Amino acid sequence: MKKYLTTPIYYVNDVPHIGHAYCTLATDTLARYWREKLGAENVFFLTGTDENSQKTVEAARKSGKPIPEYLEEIAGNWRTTWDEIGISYDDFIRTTEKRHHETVHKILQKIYDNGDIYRGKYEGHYCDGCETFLKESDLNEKGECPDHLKIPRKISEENYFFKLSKYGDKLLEVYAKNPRLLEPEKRRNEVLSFIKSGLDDISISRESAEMGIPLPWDENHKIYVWFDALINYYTAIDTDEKRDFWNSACHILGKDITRFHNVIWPAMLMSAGLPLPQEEFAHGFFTIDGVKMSKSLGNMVSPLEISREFGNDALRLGLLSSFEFGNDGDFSHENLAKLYDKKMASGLGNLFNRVIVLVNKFLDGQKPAGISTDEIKAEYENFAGFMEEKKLKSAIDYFFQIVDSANELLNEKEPWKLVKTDMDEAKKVFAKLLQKLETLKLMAKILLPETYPRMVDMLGDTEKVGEAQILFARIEKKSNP
Ligand code: ME8
Repeated sequence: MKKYLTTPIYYVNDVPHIGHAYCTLATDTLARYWREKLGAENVFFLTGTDENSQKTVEAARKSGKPIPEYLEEIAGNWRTTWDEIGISYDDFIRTTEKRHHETVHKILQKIYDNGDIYRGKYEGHYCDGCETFLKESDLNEKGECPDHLKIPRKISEENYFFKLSKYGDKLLEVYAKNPRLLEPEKRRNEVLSFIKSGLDDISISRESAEMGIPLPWDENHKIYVWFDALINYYTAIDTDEKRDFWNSACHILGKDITRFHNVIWPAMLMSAGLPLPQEEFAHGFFTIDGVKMSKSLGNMVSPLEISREFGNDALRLGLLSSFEFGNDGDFSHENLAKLYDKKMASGLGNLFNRVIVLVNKFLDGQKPAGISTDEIKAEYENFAGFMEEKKLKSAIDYFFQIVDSANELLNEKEPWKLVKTDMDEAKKVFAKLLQKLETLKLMAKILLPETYPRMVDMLGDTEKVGEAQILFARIEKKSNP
């Protein structure tokens, strides 16, 4: 079995904010889980940047740099941000790469040869923010795009069209057969009712565009940015060694882009005679302290700011445990500080520290008999159940429940006193505690990859524990070193 996980490829007119980091960290956490289960060689995790957009041209212009120089710099910035926050991507794709142009041409030619592309005239409202045509019924009462709050441009152009209308019934059939093609159910229902309301053919080229991949059969037209961007998922595995990853493709995306991923993309693949992804999951959006994030409000938060204050694991756990993956929710700095202080430093950090100090002090570091690998496996299986369902918050909550139960056991049994009265009983308690620590260590490999190596060191080898360490420094010290 294989697993091919993808994030959306992000627009390069923007710097990474925590909305992007949320999706990328969630996908990374899933990739880490699947690597444990299937072996690293059977997992392929892709992220990257979406560059063939009019937004790129405008952003480059604003920066005063030539487009290629601007792109190098911004794509590099996305990449280093992901490196800095510990994203374990296997490949980073840029849609201005040659490999992508080649695959786009191959797929487009197949769609063309299948008779699904024709020339026609288009008149409509184009939103530059969404990079899409909007229907009258999509606009708000002021005639604006509801997401970007701007009146879309009126465009009238001769261009090429994709026969999306032909695929409505076929799409309904594939969703009936494989509901995992879009989860959660709420998102699937939205997409199904959009399909049932009737699909229009879509314009897939621009004669006036400055940026983009030319059509294989008409060099004067550039391919519509979404039509090229979606193909990135296929480009990255379009080699003889990697093509068999395609059958296990799992796209993770935000709920804002399901019409592209769950209507247009499967129709394109059907037209090109390619299998559909195995699954897609659309996560929700979050507000910051109850307020929608937006450039104009100036409340965009950089993942780097949080990571530099609290560390990468707190960033990951804070984002993924604020609300269940798939729902909308809120993220607050105050809750993150509490999570770090109470659950990570006082809960997990203290637990590891106390147990290892005590075992070193009273048992000379020797691990007592009675650590049950069966019980460790059973608890890990419960955790794995949440991960398979992509219930990332539940997986994290389960992890902290084990931390709490271990702390309760330690406080209730007081093994530092028991060692003086009943050494056998004290050893049983330490065995149980070390067993819980081992269980937490296995889960931490996925949930707290930055802290994990120190947990490994503290747990030592089969015979003896290692030295005690501080897993999480106090926030006061971090903010004012
Ligand atoms: O749409 N909460 O790229 P994009 C949660 N290039 N997630 C958020 C968020 C928020 N407040 N804000 C953004 C594009 N996101 C296209 C994709 S794929 C072939 C092309 C996340 O840079 C969320 O995952 O606008 C959303 O889908 C993505 O960023 C959009 O990133």
